[in-house]
Amino acid sequence: MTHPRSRLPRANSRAVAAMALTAAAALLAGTPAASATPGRTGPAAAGAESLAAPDIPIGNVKAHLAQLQSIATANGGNRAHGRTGYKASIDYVKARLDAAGFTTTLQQFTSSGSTGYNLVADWPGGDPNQVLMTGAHLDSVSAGPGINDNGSGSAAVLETALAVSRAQLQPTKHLRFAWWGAEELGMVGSKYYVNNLPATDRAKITGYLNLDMAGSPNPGYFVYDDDPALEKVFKDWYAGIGVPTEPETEGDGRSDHASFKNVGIPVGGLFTGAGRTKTAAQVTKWGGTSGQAFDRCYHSSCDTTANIDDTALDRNSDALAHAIWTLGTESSPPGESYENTADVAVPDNGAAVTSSITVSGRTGNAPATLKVGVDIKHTWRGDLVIDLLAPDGTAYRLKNSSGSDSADDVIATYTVDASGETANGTWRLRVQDVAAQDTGFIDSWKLTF
Ligand code: DTR
Ligand code: ZN
Ligand code: ZN
Ligand code: CA
Repeated sequence: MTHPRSRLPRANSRAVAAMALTAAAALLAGTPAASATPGRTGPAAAGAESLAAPDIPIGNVKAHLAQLQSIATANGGNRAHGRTGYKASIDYVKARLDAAGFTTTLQQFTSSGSTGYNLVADWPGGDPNQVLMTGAHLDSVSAGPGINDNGSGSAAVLETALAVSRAQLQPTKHLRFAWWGAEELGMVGSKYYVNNLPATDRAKITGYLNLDMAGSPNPGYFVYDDDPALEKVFKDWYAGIGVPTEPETEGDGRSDHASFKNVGIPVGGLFTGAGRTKTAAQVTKWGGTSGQAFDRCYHSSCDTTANIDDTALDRNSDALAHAIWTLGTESSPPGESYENTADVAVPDNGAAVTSSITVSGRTGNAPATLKVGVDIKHTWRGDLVIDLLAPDGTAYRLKNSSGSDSADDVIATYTVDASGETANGTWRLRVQDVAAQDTGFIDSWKLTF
């Protein structure tokens, strides 16, 4: 369950279609219907499929760092908010993304009397209702060029985005990348982005991955432990190369992921340590120097291209690509069904009754073709008004009453455009009998995603 059943080396739509078929066939062949136990609801078991990520060339990541260093050197030694070196950094990243086919947006804000910029880059395609976001702050402090903090995260995210373009990846989720301004002033840019995102767009972000300080010279390997599923995808990658990790604890919420976490978006990320000291136990795990800071040049003028551990930056770049490929190309198991087979009496010419199905473990929104299978036994179906209620209470009319609809029973499958609803939560079938004499009951009902 936890590992993809098969991996394919290249992204292409035929491979994705073939995998979807495989999963559908497995579903048909393998799993007993969840309705075996009356009254129980639950999904048929199936594993998510996803594609294997490419290796991210560390040479390319370091070439971006060299460019950021040159920008700092040419602009008074830093790339800080409100300084010319910051805008030059934005221009550099934006030009690379534009040339690679991304749709880029520059978002301006004001902080401490200066104009700040966020750069957002969308990779065309994927499900617009399921957005996987990845970001890094691009600003430095004014004391230095900010190559580890956070040229490293910025360059790793940039090179991973460029790898998406090289692969011409066709992800299932929509991929969005961001470079934040004014993180060093208190996560100003990412807060501005999140606060200005309409609630409906926020709801579409299934996860946010953050890289801040990805190549500390005396590195630790820290994985954000905020969301179990996002944590796991990074931990699995590190387990695969036999490098132990620790949960990130050097100031929870001290980077841009906090802006997303604060509004309920699942977050994950990687970190190699800042000013805190590496312990002897950590040196046993990872090598390096005990009793010394992970980054002795944290927030100072010596945070230059010399202040990078290449191995750490290489690993974190590859781990990030793994996470984006895994999360971005996984498909929710197709045709997964949830059923409630408990009988519910529908009182004659009386109050509405409901039957519930609780959906969990899915990501993002329900499909535009949500299938609602209804099995109601009744002696005059024209009496019945039937609605599907989404987890937030939104009602979708499935059937109206009718004085002339004289047949028995409602045994039908309705298709509902539920793409505006989160998949997870408690869905209800609401049934009301609005005319006297004939009666019946909900025998079972089913949702198929
Ligand atoms: N906010 C970072 C440094 C930092 C300190 N603790 C953490 C934990 C996780 C990510 C980053 C950090 C800075 O830019 O200074
Ligand atoms: Zn910093
Ligand atoms: Zn930082
Ligand atoms: Ca009736």
